[in-house]
Amino acid sequence: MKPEIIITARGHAGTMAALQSEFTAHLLSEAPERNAFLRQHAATVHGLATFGPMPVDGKLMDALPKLEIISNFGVGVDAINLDDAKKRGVIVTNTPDVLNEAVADTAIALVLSTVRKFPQSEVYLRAGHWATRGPYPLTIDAGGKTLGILGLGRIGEAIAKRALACGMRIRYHNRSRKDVPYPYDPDPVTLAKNSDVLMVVTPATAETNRIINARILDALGPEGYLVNIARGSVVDEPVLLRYLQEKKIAGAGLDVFADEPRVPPEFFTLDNAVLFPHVGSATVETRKAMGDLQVENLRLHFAGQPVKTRVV
Ligand code: 8YV
Repeated sequence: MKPEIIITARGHAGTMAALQSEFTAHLLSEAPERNAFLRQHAATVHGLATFGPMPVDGKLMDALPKLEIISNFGVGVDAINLDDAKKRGVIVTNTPDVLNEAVADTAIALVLSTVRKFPQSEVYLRAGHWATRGPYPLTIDAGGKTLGILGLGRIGEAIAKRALACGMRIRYHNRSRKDVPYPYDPDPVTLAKNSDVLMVVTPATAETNRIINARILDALGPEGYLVNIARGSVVDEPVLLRYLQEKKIAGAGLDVFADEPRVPPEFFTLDNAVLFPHVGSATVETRKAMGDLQVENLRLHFAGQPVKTRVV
């Protein structure tokens, strides 16, 4: 008998296929009636595979009293209520490390795109302006500037490596100082003050909710750039929009938004923002590795072995 799981929402195709062949899998997002669906599977479902932002909270866990494990596709587990899982003795796993390089590539692409305005210069060319108006206006160098990393974990370190290769200087702030060769700032405001580009890589938690606020953006100042590859919730989005509109910061590079996939249309008219549709880890190789790890955690658990990447 294959273990029975619920998949919260349709995710990465290869991973869906693996989940559906290894387990008896039921798809929650396509159930015609959620409560009836949960009641129908309550007695037999022991695992949950989750993709994307659908909330996994105490109410859902209570509806599945046999639940033992929630296996997330992604390193960020902010959609899962970890306290509720802990209280119920439910294991939560994620997919760290396998996505570090892809996400760091996206982060450095956003730094260079934002500071050098590469996407805007391409729009200029495609609009035919090069021939009629002349060369695209000069931008500034990334090299020689300071990249402040808020949240220097494994992804942050992969970003630092790339930024160093571009001739940038690195500083960082974490809750605690790390054994790294970069200067440490004691709080996010000081980091913003000391940075030309502030890179947000911090996990989304109650403490980091809207941590990027007017105080931080004031500290970054009119010459400073913000890059966010973490989660939209760590930024006060309406404040950021206003600061970009009023040129109170120089620009922003954003891979994540507060209410994805909806992005406030006011962002589309900004010429000082580079916007990516949450493509941080979105490569064939990385998504496969994430899916393999998500499936492996479930497989290990149901084989009575410790999972590979446990969060709680
Ligand atoms: C994915 C991510 O976009 O790992 C994360 O936390 O944000 C991304 O890698 C997401 O997990 C897709 O569901």
